[in-house]
Amino acid sequence: MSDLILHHYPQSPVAQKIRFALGIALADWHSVEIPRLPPKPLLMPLTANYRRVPVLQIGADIHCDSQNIIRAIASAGHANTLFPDGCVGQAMALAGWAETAMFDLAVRIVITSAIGTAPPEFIADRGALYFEPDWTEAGMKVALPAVILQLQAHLAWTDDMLSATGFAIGSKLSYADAAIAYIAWFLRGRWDGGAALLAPFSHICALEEMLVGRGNGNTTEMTAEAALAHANAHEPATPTGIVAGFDAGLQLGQQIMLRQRGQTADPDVYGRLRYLDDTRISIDHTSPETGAVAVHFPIAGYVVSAAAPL
Ligand SMILES: N[C@@H](CCC(=O)N[C@@H](CS)C(=O)NCC(=O)O)C(=O)O
Repeated sequence: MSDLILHHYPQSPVAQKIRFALGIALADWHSVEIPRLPPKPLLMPLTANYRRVPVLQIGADIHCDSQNIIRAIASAGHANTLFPDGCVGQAMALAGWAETAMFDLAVRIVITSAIGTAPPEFIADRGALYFEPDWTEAGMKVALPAVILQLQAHLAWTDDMLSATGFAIGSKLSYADAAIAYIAWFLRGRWDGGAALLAPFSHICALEEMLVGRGNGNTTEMTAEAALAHANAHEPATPTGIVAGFDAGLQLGQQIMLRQRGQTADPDVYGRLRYLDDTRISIDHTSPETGAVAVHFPIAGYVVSAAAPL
């Protein structure tokens, strides 16, 4: 069987970024569909309490956050298609910029516009993840036109970037293209003003259309129970050690806490430090459902601190 197991749900835009990437890589992968709202009892034993989507499982190695997931997919034999000509640094920098500059604004637009139509518990859950702690529905609505103006500015830069070759980097498809196209996919699919806002940006629209047409690779459905059993039947296969230039005084085996940057309602993640390099941090975690797993996070976008043993 393919080694790649993606935990996700169809509506998730960040998961769509990874699905586009799996399409670019023409990869074989297993699809586990999980709920859009907590509780997520068949996901969180794998992730040491990380609740977001997507999550990539390879045996008993669990990769959280798209930043980390894409590198794991590349390492699983897809580096040449995702990062042609060794463009990993450029692609990751562009993807990071697209997430903070554009995706955050797109989420505000989509969620604010869904107030009154989406279930109130969905709005409350996502507001607590993405908005300021004192956000109000009325305040979000007043701010909406200015948010759309800001996104339009970033879309204009992005469209100009694509205008020379149709691709974000050089003249080849890469992960950077997935990291742009998913924002258009999200705006168009989930906001009734999306198509009109995107229409003047023909290069973005063409890229989105190309990636939608290319598909998501070769998918086989898997149950969440089978994925947990698969983790239980494996041992983590990734290395241990500290190989970061600056290590923040952290020690292998020490209890640490990982938290999303900013004030969000995400549950904190605890575990014993297994691995640290300049861009990735990994913890050891066990649960009755999974046995021993290694859970991997990116460093950029997360606050790492020493924690008292649980
Ligand atoms: N930085 C994360 C962001 C992931 C994210 O915000 N995912 C959304 C779905 S698109 C999410 O998990 N929402 C809450 C949920 O599904 O419970 C990544 O790149 O993977």
